[in-house]
Amino acid sequence: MALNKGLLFWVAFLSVFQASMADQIKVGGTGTWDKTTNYQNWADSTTFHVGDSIAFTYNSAHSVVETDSMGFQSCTPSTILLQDNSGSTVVPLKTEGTHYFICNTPGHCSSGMKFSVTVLPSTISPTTTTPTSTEEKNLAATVAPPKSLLAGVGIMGIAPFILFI
Ligand SMILES: [Cu+2]
Repeated sequence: MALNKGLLFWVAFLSVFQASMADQIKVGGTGTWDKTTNYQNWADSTTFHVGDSIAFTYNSAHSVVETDSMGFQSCTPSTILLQDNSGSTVVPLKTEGTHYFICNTPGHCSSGMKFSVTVLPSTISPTTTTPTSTEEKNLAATVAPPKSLLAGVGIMGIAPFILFI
């Protein structure tokens, strides 16, 4: 029993941990990749982080291509960073910045099966940078005492003159 409880705890802990780290985001909100959705509207209202992935579900009329800015704008992907036509594609977002996706079936990209996403830094990074700022604060605290010591010495130095006057 104790073992089971421990295992349950870890499963719960890991699932919460994973959920906060990486999301699998369904394209267009539903996961369906076709010609009926305005994907750019969806992408503009969705937040993407490094570690997230985008899931596409589609029939054999479509494909998923990740291309560059030029391929995206012209709907002619001379640069193909990723290509799949399996019907179920999960694209991991590994780097920050803009990523471009189109359907490579002739005419589909120009009729709206295209979107670009802005991928933000991983959600984990803010917590990893926190210790650095505390370290800086600690450093400032250790630097401060000598200053007040100097001030003290300064007053002590002046004191004999005051006595003279
Ligand atoms: Cu298509």
